[in-house]
Amino acid sequence: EDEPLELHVEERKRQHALAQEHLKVEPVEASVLRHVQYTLARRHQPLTAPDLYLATALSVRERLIERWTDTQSYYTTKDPKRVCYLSLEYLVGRCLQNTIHNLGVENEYTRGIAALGYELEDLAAEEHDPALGNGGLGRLASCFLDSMATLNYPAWGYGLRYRYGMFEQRIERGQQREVPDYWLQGHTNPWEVQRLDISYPVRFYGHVHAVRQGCNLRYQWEGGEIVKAQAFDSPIPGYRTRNTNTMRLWSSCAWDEFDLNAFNAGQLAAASEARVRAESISAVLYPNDHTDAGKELRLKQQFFFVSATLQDVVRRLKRSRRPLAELPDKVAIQLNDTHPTIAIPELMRIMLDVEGLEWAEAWSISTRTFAYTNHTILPEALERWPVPLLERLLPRHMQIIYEINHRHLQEVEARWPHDTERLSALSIIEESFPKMVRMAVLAIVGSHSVNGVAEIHTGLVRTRLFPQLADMWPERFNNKTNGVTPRRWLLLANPSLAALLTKWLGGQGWVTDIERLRILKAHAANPDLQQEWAASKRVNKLRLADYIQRHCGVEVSADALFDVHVKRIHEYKRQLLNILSIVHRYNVIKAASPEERAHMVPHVKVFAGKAAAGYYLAKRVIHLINSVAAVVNGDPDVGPLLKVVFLANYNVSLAEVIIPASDISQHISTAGMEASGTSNMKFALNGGLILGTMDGANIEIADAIGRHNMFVFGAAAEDTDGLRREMAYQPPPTDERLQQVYSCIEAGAFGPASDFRAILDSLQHGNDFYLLAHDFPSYLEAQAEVDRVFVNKADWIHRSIVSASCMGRFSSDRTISEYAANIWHLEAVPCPE
Ligand code: T68
Repeated sequence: EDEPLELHVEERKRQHALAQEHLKVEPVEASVLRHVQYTLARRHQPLTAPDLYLATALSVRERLIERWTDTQSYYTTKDPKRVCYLSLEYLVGRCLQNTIHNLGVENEYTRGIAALGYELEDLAAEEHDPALGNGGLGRLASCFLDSMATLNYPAWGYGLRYRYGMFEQRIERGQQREVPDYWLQGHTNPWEVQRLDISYPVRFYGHVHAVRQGCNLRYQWEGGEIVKAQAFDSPIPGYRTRNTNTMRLWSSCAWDEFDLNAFNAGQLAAASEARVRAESISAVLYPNDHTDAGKELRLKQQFFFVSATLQDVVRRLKRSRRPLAELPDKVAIQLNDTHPTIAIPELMRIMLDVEGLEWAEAWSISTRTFAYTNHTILPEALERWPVPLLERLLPRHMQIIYEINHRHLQEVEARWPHDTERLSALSIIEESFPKMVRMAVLAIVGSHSVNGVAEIHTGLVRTRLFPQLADMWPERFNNKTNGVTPRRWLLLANPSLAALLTKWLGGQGWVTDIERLRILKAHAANPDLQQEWAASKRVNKLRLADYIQRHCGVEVSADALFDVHVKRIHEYKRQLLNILSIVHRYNVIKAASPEERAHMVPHVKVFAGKAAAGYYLAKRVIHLINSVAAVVNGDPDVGPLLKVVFLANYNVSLAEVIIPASDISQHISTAGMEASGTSNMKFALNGGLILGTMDGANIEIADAIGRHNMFVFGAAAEDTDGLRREMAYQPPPTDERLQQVYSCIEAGAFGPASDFRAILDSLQHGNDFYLLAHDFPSYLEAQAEVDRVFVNKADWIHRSIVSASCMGRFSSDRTISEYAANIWHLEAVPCPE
């Protein structure tokens, strides 16, 4: 990247040709063995899977790096507009197979590894799945990076290199235990390069010093402590294109490695104290989705990340000898949720205090550069930072925020004079005790674009969350419905369906254009296609059945209906509703006659997902699921009619096993609460049918595949407020079947009732905020419909084919094209072969 512009084109070509020659003459086996011998310093025999994985990764990496450096110097020469995607989270998933597929070398590597006596797939499983994110938001960021590279957009993903990622979840005595995820331990990470030449100082605390300059006051932020941000780069290869972008993650370390003075003075502990404090900044990911951690360290992480990133962006602009005024023409910065919003005052600080720009110009540059994506309307998830904390940690930024707010409120006052209610609603500062900075308001005021992640969600952002801001700047608000990458979520995760598609669609073009799947819709009734489709689903169900056997010791039949509910555990996602309905199903089976049982559809209920460590109710739900599973699975009376499993440690690689194997997946959030959901898209794309509420992207999926191809139930978003009011005024009687379920739990059918007291209380004495009791009857009805359709195999497969074939809109390629065209104003820059 730092290659001088002048590097002779001919010289680059020569290097390129040399490298090509080198790769051509060296077959995969030789290259892998070379790494075993010379990089890992191991003997060839016996070859172990971990060694061979690493050597294979290093071998693939060589091919990758060449494309990467080429792309970066091509971008430097062309100097196009770039996008920087700022995200505190990435859920990358394993890299080996993804890279091999994107580079188009799968045949070579499959054969080469086979010649060494291994299967590529088994080696791939040796890779630790990096979990630098919580859930949907982090995985979306990684899908986006894949699409940006595939579509040849000059893009950078910026983030933090946490030493400890998302905790590893173990299930012990039915309950979640969190184990630290020290993902870097015990091996080198072949997918990153430490850039020792790229690091920046980041300041915290200190004070603001005003200096008179002519008739102006200039401010200087001084003192405090300085931490070093060190860059680690990972290549992001596009699919079958030379373009290879960069994900740059920052790691924190001490600015001065060691305080020699303190050491010499005999203060051994003090000498390394600063180092420990500095390193703690990028030490752990906050394992809290949706709730603001509210911790000083979390704010430190955010600023550390943002400051290093902006220094990097400004340095690149200056290197291309451009003035800051051109920033919006050269860089688009997308804020993934409010987590990086402190970037807005930080860019202002750089322009005002370091570059000496005037406020008006700086503000214009800043707002034209930033855009913000909202991912939730849950009030408890909206970030607010205490003013006193900001004043202490980032004193200059707090001043700048006050100034932004002052000018913003003047504008409000000018448009709506004497409207105090509006003023307080629109203020960046909440007049509470202590005062709080509303980061979402700051993000909206400081950006030229605010987007939601599904149609309904964007509507709610406009009307419920920020009506006054939408009133003020209606043109700023827009929708970008999420998408998922078909590379990881179809090509890689579902090889049997991928092969079918390639065969029936006459080539692999679908991998970058899943609109092509639509052709299959017309053939959905074709018996040959149906037969192959069912066979593919069966392969995937057998793979999951095997996983379940190995990890839970539960035997399940691939003939049963696989009903999957996997995502973070949250009240609004209503795993509780599901497990209560399972208890009901259990009751029905127990009461049924042999003839009735003979007509029942056997179900395998699959759960997976992590609960935030401090989320008490979510953890009780995990306990209830496991307790019900233990009773049901051990009941000889039930046999294969019902099996319940909770798969521990849900992550990207487990999702790759589960998603292709589902017959039904559940996306049953209380309407209005799930911003979009993205696993719903992955399941449908893999031919799974959806049981869901009219929420998030489910609504758009229903539009695309036909509502009759989905199993829909529950209250509509626009009715939820009214329903809650009504129920508070006059609590409705509880459904008899649900009452019976409560009674079973009360009676200790699944262990001491005291274990589930909090759940029962929330259900029976709460106000049914999540509309669980309200939606229960229609949920059971939808499930009965699922069973009726499932017994008609041809009808089921028909629906499955139609669903998958109509999912064209939900590729992240489509989403990214929309961001590029409408928000970033970015053009593709394909790197020549
Ligand atoms: C998810 N949000 C939305 N948040 O819940 C989901 N939050 O509907 C949507 O599909 C997805 O974003 C992508 O748009 C999250 O995953 C978090 O993980 C999170 C993390 C930290 C703080 C707050």
